Amino acid sequence: MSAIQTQDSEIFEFIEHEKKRQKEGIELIPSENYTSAAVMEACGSILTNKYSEGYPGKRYYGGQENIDAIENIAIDRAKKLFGAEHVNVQPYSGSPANTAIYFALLNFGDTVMGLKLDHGGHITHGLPIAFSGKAYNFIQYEVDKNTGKIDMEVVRKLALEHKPKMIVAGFTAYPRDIEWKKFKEIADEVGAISVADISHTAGLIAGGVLESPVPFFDVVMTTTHKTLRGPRGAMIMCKEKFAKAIDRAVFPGLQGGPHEHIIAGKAIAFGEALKPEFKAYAKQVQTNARALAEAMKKRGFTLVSDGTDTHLILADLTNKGVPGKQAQAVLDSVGITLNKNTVPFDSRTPMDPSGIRLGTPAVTTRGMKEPEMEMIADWLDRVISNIEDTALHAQIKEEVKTMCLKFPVPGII
Ligand code: DSN
Repeated sequence: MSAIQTQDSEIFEFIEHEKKRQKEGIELIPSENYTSAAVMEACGSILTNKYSEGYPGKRYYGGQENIDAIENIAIDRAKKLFGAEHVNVQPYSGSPANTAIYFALLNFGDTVMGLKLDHGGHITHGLPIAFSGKAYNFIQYEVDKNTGKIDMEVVRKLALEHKPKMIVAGFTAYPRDIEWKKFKEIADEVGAISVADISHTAGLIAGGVLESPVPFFDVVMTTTHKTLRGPRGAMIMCKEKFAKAIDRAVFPGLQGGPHEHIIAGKAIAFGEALKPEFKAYAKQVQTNARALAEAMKKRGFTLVSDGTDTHLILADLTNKGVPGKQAQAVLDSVGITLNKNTVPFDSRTPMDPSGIRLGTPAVTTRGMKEPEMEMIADWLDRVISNIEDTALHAQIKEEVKTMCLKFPVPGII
């Protein structure tokens, strides 16, 4: 960072503060993680200087011999990691990737099914005020009020009633594994294209902890920076018969020059995920999430669906008498970062919801295990049960920092 320090002390200072925040605090936002130093080096490399519209072997500008080689490595490693027939590694992030899938395979106004936002879906899964909800006729399915889980019979009935052209399965705030095979059966029954958004669980799928939809779904999208632990970005995997349409929709349909420095970071992250250590990491992410969920339940937290199968926990704080927004702010002040979140059938608003969403990808990357999950649950409980006690918060902040400094963050010296 010496060049930034010399040239731009203003930005340097904020990066240093952020480094300290990341080192001394507990990161529980389930969509965040720590990339390796190697991934960060690629993202900060001279590859950012290059324009490469097109695809390997078919670019519009010259000087592509190294870029083509890097992008091909990223594609090959992604294929090996997930067993995909075709991979496009160019999407800038999850929302552009999902939009590209719709643009490739639907006409505006077509009927699509997706999980409702406040039931765990994403804005690109048909939120009425988002592009997805405006451009397409999204029919939104919900979780069951009693179990907090997706009821596949309800999904089937909706599909039979609305005959969607596409069914999107996947989530950003749903703690349970998805019944991919049942989704695919329903899609086949109504003649819909099956799309899986595995952004949250891609690392757990690559690590063999959760079942993969890649072998049988038509299209599978993932971001690369969550449990997969790569740089911020996304990729689309699909059956060969959709390859041309997907590639055309990404470029030139929606994007211009791909970010090849990020694609190099993706290639490195996929290489890391192909190593045996990554399997152990993925397993521990899930073990930690289960341990944290149990430890929270023991302390009176109400969990949506009563637990987790993944890396993600959604807690309804109604019985604790503390809204999610306040919990997020006070926990932030003690060095514990998570996010406020709506819970299914929430009576409050998205900006001031009833719940919090948390997860274990980042803490597991630091090497934390079950004993630390118990400590984290204890801090969550003590802060939330004593939300006005600033003296206690100051004490917990020190305890959090002491524990965190025992677990170095990869990539941060
Ligand atoms: N913002 C991401 C998440 O936190 O899940 C999804 O886009």
